[in-house]
Amino acid sequence: MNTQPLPSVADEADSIHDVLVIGAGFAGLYGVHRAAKAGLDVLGIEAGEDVGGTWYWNRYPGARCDVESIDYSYSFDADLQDSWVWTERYAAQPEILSYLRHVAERFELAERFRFSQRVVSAHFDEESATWLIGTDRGEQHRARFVMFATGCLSAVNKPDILGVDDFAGEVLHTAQWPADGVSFTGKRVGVIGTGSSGIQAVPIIAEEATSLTVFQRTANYSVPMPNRPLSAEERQQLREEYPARRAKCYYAPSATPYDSYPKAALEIDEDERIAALEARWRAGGVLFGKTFPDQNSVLAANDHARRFAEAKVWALVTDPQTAADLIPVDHPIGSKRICTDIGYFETFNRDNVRLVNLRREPITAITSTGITTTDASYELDTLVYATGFDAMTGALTRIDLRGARGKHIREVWAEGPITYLGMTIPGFPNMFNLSGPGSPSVLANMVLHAEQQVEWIVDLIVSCTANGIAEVEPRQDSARNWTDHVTEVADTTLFPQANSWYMGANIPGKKRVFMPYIGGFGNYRRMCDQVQADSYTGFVLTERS
Ligand code: NA7
Repeated sequence: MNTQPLPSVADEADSIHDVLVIGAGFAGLYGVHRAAKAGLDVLGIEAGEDVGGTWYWNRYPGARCDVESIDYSYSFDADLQDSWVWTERYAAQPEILSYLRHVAERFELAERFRFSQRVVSAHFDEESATWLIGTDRGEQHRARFVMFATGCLSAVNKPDILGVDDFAGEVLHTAQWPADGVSFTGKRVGVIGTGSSGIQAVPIIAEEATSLTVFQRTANYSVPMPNRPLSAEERQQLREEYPARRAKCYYAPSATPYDSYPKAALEIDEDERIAALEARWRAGGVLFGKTFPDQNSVLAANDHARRFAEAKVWALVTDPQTAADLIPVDHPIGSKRICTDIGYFETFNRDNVRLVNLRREPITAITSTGITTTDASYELDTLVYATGFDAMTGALTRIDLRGARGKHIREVWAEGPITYLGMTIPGFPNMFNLSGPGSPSVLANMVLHAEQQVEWIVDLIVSCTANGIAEVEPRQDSARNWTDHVTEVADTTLFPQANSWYMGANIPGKKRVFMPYIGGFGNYRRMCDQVQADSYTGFVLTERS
C-alpha cells in the first residue's frame, strides 16, 4: 500500500495541473512517468489502495495473463527490461502485480498518485479550458489535460438476477477479489460465468471445495496454456533476442511476435491443416484463434479450427452430455475472446464438480441458500460471479463525464462509441482515453499498446504547450470517418457474429457495435504516426490569448 505523503486537498483544489492521469495500471503508470519526464506537472488518481489496475483487482485463484510475460512487459526502459526476471512463461497475477510495484518504485511513481479514491465526475470547463475532476472522497482536481487510463475491463458486471441480494453465504466477484484470499475448504461453491476468469478459476476452486457447481450460459472455446518456468538459459537467450523481438512486436498485428501459418486453411489439404492446427494447439493459448490467415474471415476456414478444438473437448471430458454442453454452438471459434486454461475441461471429470447448462435450465432466482433454476435448486455456501465487465465503454459511461457544452458521454456514445483514433472524442477537448474503443486495445498486447498511445498523447500535449494551444479536439467528421472505418474493418471478419463483450452484447441495452479496432496494431501505429507527422490532421487546435 502506498504511504507517501500527499499534498493537502486544499492545495490541490486551487492548483491547475498540466495533466491528470486516472488509473494506476500499465497505461496510467506509464502515462504519469512519461508526462513527468516531459517536464509536465502530472497528478495520478487511483481507486485502489495501490498500483496495479487490472492486476490489482483481479486476484481470483488462477488469474494469469494469456500473453507471454516477456512480451507483456514494458519496453520503454532497457535497464528495466534487462533486470526484471520473469519466473514463468505466462505470469500469474501476483508476479505481474509485483512487477508493477517494482516499476512504480523504480521510477518513483506512487508518490505522484492519490490512492483509494474513485473518480466520479469529470467536467470540461470551457471558460478556462480545464478539466475539473471530482472523486468519491470529495476531492476536486483541475488540469489542462486528462488521460483516462481506467481500463477496458474494469467496470464490473454483476447480473441483475431475481433475488441477487438475497444470498446469505459468501458472495465474490472475480474482479473484486479480497486481497487476503478466500478459503473454499469444506464449502459448496457455485460459479456463474465461463469466460476467461471462470475458466481460470474453476480448476483451482475444484481442488479445494467440497463441491463445485459451474453455471454456464454460453460455452466457450479454450486452449491449453503451455505454461512452464523459464530457465536461466532460456532467459539469457530471450535477453539476446529481445531487441529484434520488440522491433517486430511494435508493428505486428497483435503486438506479439507470432505469425499465422503461411498458407490459408482452404488452400491446403486436410493432413497439412491438421498438422498446422496441432502445432498451434501445442504452442497453446490465444494464438490458436489465428492459426490460419483466413480463419477469422472465412467461415469454412474457421470451421476447420472449430472442429479440431471440439474434438479435443470430446477427448478430454468423460461424460458425453457434459462434453456436449461444454462445446460452443453459437459462434465461430475466436470471435469471442478465446480462453486459455490449465486443466479446465478435465476438471469436469472430477466427482465433486458438475456443470449446469443454463440454456437448458435457466436461473429463475438466487435465494438465501443458493440458486434455483427451472429444473432444480442448488444449495451453496459461496457464490462466485465470474460475470465479466461492461467492457471498453463502462469505465467512462458509469461516471458523470461531461465535455464541452455540458454534453454527457452517455449521450454522445448512445449509438456506440465514436472516437478519433480510439483516443479522443469529439466534444471532449483535451481528453484522452487509453486502450479505449476504436483502438486495437484488447486485440493487442496491452502493454506495448499503452506505450504507443501514451507517447503519442504526451507528444501532443507537449506540442500544444510549446505552441500556445489551449484546446485540442477531434473534428466531428474525422471521428465519424474513423469510427466508420473501425466498423468496416470489423465487418470483413467473423467477429461481429458473436454475442461478445467486444460487441457490447453482454450488457442488456448496450448498443451492439464491434468496439476495438481490428485493423492491426502495426497499421494503427503507422496511422497515428502519420497524423502526428501531418501536424495533427483531423484535430481542431485552438489558441487562447
Ligand atoms: P467474460 O468473458 O465477459 O465472461 C463472463 C461470463 O459470465 C460469460 O460466460 C457470461 O455468459 C456469463 N454471464 C454474464 N451474465 C450472466 C448471467 N446473467 N447469467 C449467467 N451467466 C452470465 O468475462 P471474464 O471476466 O471471464 O473475462 C473478460 C476478459 O478478461 C477476457 O476475455 C480476457 O480478455 C480477460 P455469456 O457468454 O454472456 O452468455
